[in-house]
Formats: sequence, C-alpha cells, structure tokens
Amino acid sequence: KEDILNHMKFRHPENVSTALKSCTYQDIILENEFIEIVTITQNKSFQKPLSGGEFKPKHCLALIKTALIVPYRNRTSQLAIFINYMHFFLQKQNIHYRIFVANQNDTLPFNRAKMLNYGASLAMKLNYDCLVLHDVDLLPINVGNIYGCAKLPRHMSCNLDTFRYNLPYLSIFGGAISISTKQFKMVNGMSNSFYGWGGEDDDFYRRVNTSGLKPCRFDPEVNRYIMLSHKKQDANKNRFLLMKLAVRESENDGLNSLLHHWSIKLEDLYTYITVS
Ligand code: NGS
Repeated sequence: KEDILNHMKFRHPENVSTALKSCTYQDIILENEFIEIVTITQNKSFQKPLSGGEFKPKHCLALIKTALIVPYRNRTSQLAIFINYMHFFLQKQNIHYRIFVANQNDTLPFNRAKMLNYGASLAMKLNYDCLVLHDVDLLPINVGNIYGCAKLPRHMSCNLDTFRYNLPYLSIFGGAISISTKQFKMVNGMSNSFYGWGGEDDDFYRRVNTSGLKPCRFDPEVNRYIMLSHKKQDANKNRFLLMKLAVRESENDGLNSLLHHWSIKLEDLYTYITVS
C-alpha cells in the first residue's frame, strides 16, 4: 500500500502563508477502511460543500485537488444516491475536490466521452490538476482508494461486483479512471464521435497508451466498487468502425473540436453543465 503513495502525484499547497500543515494520506490508505452505503451517510463529520459542490478540508492544506466529472443524462435517482454518497466518501480523504455533472441535453444517443470532455474543459479553466472521470452508477467502497491522480493514468474501477471482481479484459479503461489534466490535454481528451454504448473508453485507452502513458492500476483490495443497477443502453453498431477511424482522427477529434454550447449552474452539491 505504501507503493500507492509513491505513485500518487502531490501538488504544492496553493496558500503556504496559512499556519495549516499539509494533509496526510498515508493513514487513510493504510487504514484500508471499508464503508457501507448505509453507514457512511450517518457520518456526523460531514461538512456542507461550497456552492457548486466544492470542498476543502479545514484542518490541513490538501495536496490533492481533484475534479470529479460525471457524464449524465436522465438518471435522477442514481444521481441523488451518487452525489450524496460521494461527498461523504471524499470528505474522509482530506482532499480538495469538486463534483461536476455534465448533462447531455438532446435526443441523440448518449455520448459519454463528449460529456467528459466538457466537464474536463471546465475543470481545466478552474485550475483542477487532476481529473477523475466517473460513471454515475459506480460507488467506491474503500476509503483507501484516494481520488487523486497517480503519475500515470489509472484505471480505478478494476474490482467491480458486477464483473465478479475480475477484469473482463486487460485493457478495459471505463467506469472510473483518473488522469492528470496535463496528460488529458496531451492526448486531446477523448473522441467526440462515439454516440451510444461502447468503444469510447477503448479508444481513450489507445490514445493514452500510444502516447507512452500506459495506464496503471492499484491493489484490487483498495479498488473495490459496486454498481447500481440500470437498464443497459443500446450499443453503438458503428463502434468498431469508429475505433478504426479514430486512430487517424485523434488530433482533430477531442478537446480541440468541442463547440462550447453549454450553460453552467452552481447547485448546492455539484456544478451542473448542460450541453446542448
Ligand atoms: C466493452 C466495450 C467497452 C465497455 C466494456 C465494459 O466490450 O466500451 O465492454 O462494458 N467495448 C466495445 O464495445 C468495443 S460494461 O459491461 O461495463 O457496460 O466499457
């Protein structure tokens, strides 16, 4: 577990003039505490986040500043469970974080990667240096799974109940991943071309891998997740063709080809980006 700390990227605190000491992470990882969905929300130490769903620990200076980005459309009850749970979970980690929900407001098939690009663009403008790209139906259950960036992009949700705690294939890179903003920019984010289920995460794996950023994973014990049940989306029939075409298109299809048709609303528990 100490290896995990060696792989984490820590930033210098923004405000060194305060008397606060830097937050520590070692105890959290080594404690290896499993939490249950029911008990976590009874935690009395919960602090109301700042408007837009931002939180900074009060007793120490966070060395990790993370934007948690959730691609979203029309799953109200899952969003409520996720947001409530994640604030309790993340506040146990001594990190500075903010939750962004990127909502696709049209009738086209869902474009998960494009929503993640929008969330990441806003997070970059607000100087978040670590991105966690996260599906709304996944809940981490071990607080030792620090929501920060490692030196390499990290596949976080590698130990998932619905996969019977196995990896379906080695290069799977969906669900929940972390990547530094610098690395995300370097690969031009994700492709905007994948409408419907499947393939966009495999294409993203290819982008990072071919840029020399081979993704890593941590100890499965600390990377346990449960998935909330939902109806499966329709698969994108063109995904294999798109994956082939995407190899040539990565430089022009991604962060640099987003049209900024969005609006931003600060909700109490998250920042809501509506993409039309
Ligand atoms: C692969 C998909 C990925 C998807 C993964 C797990 O087959 O996009 O399954 O999906 N790749 C292609 O279709 C090319 S899951 O069971 O979590 O819905 O992430």
